[in-house]
Amino acid sequence: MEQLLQQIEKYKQEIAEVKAETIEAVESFRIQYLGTKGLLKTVMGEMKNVPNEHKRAFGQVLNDFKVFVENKFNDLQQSNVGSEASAEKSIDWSLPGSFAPVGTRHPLTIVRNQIVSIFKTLGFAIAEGPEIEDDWHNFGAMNLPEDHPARDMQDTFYINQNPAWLLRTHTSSVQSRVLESQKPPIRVICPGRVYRNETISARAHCFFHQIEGLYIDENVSFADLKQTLYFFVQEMFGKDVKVRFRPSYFPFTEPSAEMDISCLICGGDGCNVCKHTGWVEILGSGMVHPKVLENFGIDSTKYTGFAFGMGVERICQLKYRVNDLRLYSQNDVRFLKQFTGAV
Ligand code: 2NM
Repeated sequence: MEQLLQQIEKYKQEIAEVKAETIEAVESFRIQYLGTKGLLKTVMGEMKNVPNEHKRAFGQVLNDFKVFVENKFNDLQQSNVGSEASAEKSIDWSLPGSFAPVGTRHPLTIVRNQIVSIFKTLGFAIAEGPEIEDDWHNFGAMNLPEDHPARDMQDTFYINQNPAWLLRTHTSSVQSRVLESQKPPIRVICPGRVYRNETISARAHCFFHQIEGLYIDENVSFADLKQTLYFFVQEMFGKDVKVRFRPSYFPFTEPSAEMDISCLICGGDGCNVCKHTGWVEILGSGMVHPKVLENFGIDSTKYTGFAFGMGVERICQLKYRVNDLRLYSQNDVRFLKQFTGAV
């Protein structure tokens, strides 16, 4: 009996010193002392060994002990209110944070934005239009004759034959819509996706991205065309780049010219990219054909204009040395994440 009382005193001292700083520790205290197989139950079990004349007094001791353990448990619980509070205690504020991965712009978006902002500084407005077009906006209005090869099933994705609905093959279709709804002076650029029926390879794809420009006013000359595009190239590729114009042919412009720039890869000395010529083609251009103007009721004796078109993939290839067109649409993160930091 005396021994038992001493033992209970020892338990009390031991319990008084218990510290629990997490909810998990509080729970283990509960299991160890108040659980169904806990210490309190074991001590209570001693009652049956106590002689009858001491049962009353011992019952009192046991009850005090029970209250003692329960109070201790309540104290521990109080000092660990809410899991956040206990979590907060275990946070080490000096550790580096965890970083959420940040997405990057697609390289074609980056280059498109750069091109658009250069022409914006020259006062060009941006126009957009539908990717599904009718024959007139895509071909007819642009002076493409009925038998032009571009109209062939082999080159164009037709959605419907008669009347013809198709996936636009150039963003000139947007310029058709600008020309039928606006009067000169007109100064727009049309960025957008276009479609052509090509077998997919490193150098060809069934869709790509174009930016076409159109400037119509009185007295617009070929000199204006050259100077505008020269300014664009310098802004895009730097002051050292050289340009040259070569005569060319497009149904919607007369005269027409293609523009080359000195090869950025070898500086004009000759390499694989420029096929050892020192020059790479970057765009097509020309003075808007009088027939195109007349198609929209614009007096071609009063107004003249220039137009141009370029492929965003091509510019991007020269700027970032992307050597396979398929990379643009495969969504390989190893490719895409290389463009971090660009806007
Ligand atoms: C090009 C090349 C040359 C062009 C012409 C027109 C319009 F609307 F004035 F007729 N828009 N775009 C054009 C001219 C496009 O792409 C290589």
